[in-house]
Amino acid sequence: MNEKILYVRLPCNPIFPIGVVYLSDHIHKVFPEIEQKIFDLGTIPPLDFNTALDRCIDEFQPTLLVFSWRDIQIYAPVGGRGGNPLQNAFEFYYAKNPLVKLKGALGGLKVTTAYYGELWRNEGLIRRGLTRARKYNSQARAVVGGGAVSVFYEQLQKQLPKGTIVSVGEGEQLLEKLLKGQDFSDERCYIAGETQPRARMIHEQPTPLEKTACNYDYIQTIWSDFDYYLQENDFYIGVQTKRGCPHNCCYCVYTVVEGKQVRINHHDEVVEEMRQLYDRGIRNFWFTDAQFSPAKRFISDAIGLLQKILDSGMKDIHWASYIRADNLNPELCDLMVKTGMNYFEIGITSGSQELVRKMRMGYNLRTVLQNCRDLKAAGFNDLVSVNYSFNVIDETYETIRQTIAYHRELENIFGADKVEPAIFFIGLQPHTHLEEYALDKNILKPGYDPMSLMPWTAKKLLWNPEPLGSFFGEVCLQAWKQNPHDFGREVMQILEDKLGCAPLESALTAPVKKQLTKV
Ligand code: B12
Ligand code: SF4
Repeated sequence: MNEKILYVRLPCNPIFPIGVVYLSDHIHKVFPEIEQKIFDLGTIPPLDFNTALDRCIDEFQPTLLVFSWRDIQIYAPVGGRGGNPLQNAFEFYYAKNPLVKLKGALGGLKVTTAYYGELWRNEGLIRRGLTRARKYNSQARAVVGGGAVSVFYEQLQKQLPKGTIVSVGEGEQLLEKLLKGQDFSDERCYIAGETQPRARMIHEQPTPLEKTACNYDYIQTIWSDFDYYLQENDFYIGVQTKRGCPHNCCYCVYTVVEGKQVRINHHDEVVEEMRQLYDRGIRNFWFTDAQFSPAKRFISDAIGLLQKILDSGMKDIHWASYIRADNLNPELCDLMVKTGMNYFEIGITSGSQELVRKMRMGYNLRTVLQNCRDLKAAGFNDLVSVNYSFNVIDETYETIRQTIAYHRELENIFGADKVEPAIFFIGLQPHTHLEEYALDKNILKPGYDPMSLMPWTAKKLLWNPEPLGSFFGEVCLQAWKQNPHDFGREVMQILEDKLGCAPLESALTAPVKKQLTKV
């Protein structure tokens, strides 16, 4: 059969669909004769999803449908999907005033309806697309992958049409084997209704792949809406410079989705890819790596890449990324500033070294501060988002005071207006150490559904256990009431007013005996 591949990026906020772009680029390099098309539902208004998909399938008549599903989980301290999910949940769980509780319940209902609505809608789009494609080619197949599927692949098996191939992590090799007619059962995948996902499949290492620069001349020919992302200046277009993260942070699943082995893309290829986007007018890039500088041994690599970017003459660009700020040095800081880094996120989670150790994060908070000073000295004067997730494990009033001390020191370094505390509560994810811990401590029961948004499950998955859970609940509610537009800073201020601030030195030291806590 002459294959025709349609890549459908399922509805999503308009984040550049780098996953399907890379997949189609790879397949084109291996099978230049195969006809492909990208269809991004992120650029289509919701009321038109069904008709637009039908139209696309009628015109293209694909034999293989590659569905890419980016996100499912919605807990975030920001608005979206019918409201602010964190606020609604907290109002419902923690408000003392019955009216606020009711408001939370109604808001939560709205968010829950939107959440299940989106799940069913996406499953419906997969079913619809496959049925429609089979009108033209009875053998047409569907493969489903992407970030959301990688996290929830086990839960999705009953929801997808029988015969759908469900993929975990990067999909290049799986698609290649599928198209070559080879056995692909050794890839991280299973077939819905036919095979079962292997136990701990997500922990298997991905098959290594040498990535070359994406060929955007080609991509433009198979994606009619590509220009959508070129028109607005505020899109940060994804460019991947490496895959994998060697760390073990207790709540994080990236390290298993991408694997622990860090695989670095050749610098010339990264620069060549950026150059193609640059020539099309793109000036903002997001390095989509799990971490741009994942460990000390990759500092020289990051320096090499940034030096090449600088030498390329693309001087008016900006870039952003997740940065492990413990893995920087003055030379790297200097290059970060010179190449236009204008935003980064540090996920230290807590400003208490003791808790950072207990969460197995491998950060040295003193080093982070020193590196931040180097970054400032190098001329960095833009926004830093510091992600704090309170109450993950063994939080006490004293560790909260330490986090405040740490945050105030970051403000001293960068300026209070430049450091944005992003207050998250961890959305518990399957295959993490935190999940094991919750099962161990009987907080969750084996067989629980990590995708459930029913209030009794959601309360456990939105990680904020007692005895401090209600305290944080009340602090957050007060912050939303007092200053909803600067929620993170308000939370920090309320905590400081209530509990005070520890000496910085105590935040930076962790007594050795407490490092042995089992997570
Ligand atoms: C970088 C990143 C961001 C950046 C994106 C910047 C940008 N401009 O691109 C930022 C910080 C903005 C971001 C935000 C969010 N993110 Co994010 N993000 C990531 C991260 C680290 C990498 C994603 C990426 O681009 N990778 C590189 C590309 C090439 O990979 P990819 O798209 O996954 O595609 C590959 C594979 O998935 C696979 N594949 C993809 N589709 C298909 C289809 C088939 C059939 C097959 C076989 C394979 C396949 O092959 C592709 C190529 O190798 C992932 C975690 C991770 N390590 O994967 C989370 C991740 C995608 N994010 C996630 C979430 C939830 C969010 C938010 C919704 C968080 C929130 N609650 O606000 C927001 C969304 C904001 C919005 N506006 O909607 C989740 C999604 C899963 C879930 N839990 O529901 C992830 C997986 C993290 C996690 N474990 O929870 N994110
Ligand atoms: S460093 Fe970041 S990406 Fe790596 S395991 Fe920790 S939280 Fe996850």
